[in-house]
Amino acid sequence: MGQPDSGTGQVPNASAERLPPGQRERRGWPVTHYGPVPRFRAERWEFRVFGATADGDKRCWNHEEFSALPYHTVLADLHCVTKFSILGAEWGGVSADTVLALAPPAPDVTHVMVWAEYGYSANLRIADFADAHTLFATHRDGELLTAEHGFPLRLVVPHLYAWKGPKWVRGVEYLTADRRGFWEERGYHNIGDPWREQRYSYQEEPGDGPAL
Ligand SMILES: Nc1nc2c(c(=O)[nH]1)N[C@H]1C(S)=C(S)[C@@H](COP(=O)(O)O)O[C@H]1N2
Ligand SMILES: [Mo]
Repeated sequence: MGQPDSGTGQVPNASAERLPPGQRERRGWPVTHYGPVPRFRAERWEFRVFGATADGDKRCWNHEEFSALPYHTVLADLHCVTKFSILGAEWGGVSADTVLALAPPAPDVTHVMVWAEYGYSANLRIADFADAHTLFATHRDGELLTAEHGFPLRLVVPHLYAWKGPKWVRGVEYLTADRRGFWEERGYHNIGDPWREQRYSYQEEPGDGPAL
């Protein structure tokens, strides 16, 4: 593996065990997404939780309200399915746990669909969404996200490939049956665990996802 020379006395392969199979470390922070970068307008922005909520009601936060929710940080690597990984970012924002507590799902919720601007979406098993490290990030390394990186809000799911973390998130839909998101409908794996190299839908095993 081409380990960049840091000159800090680091063990050459220190990050090798942090890299999922088939990934290479990439320095810096490239911008990776499909389609244009949406323009943020605070007065039109809202974050919605809908679908199978416990009481059947939707929840809605405007930007000011969402920004006032408790702030958490999570250390996480970003693994792009195109085989590069960016290691060691500190993400700050609102924990998915906080959203689940404020807008509880019905008991039969099995999955969520996370929705972003322009209809981008990613489906997650409820356990992946409820993972303690799953975060709606507003910041990275203490700085507000830039527009290209998802300002004002992006999801970070550290244990899955990064396409499972929509930038420009606008809401969460609670599902009582799994449904494929944007890339999951277009040839990418329904679960997307980088440690198991679940890159493509043809690798899916029975039970990994709804029929294609
Ligand atoms: N809305 C939206 N979010 C997205 C994507 C996208 O196409 N649209 N691409 C995903 C992919 S494939 C990756 S690798 C990460 C890249 O995040 P970055 O540009 O901040 O590095 O964003 C993810 N979130
Ligand atoms: Mo990606």
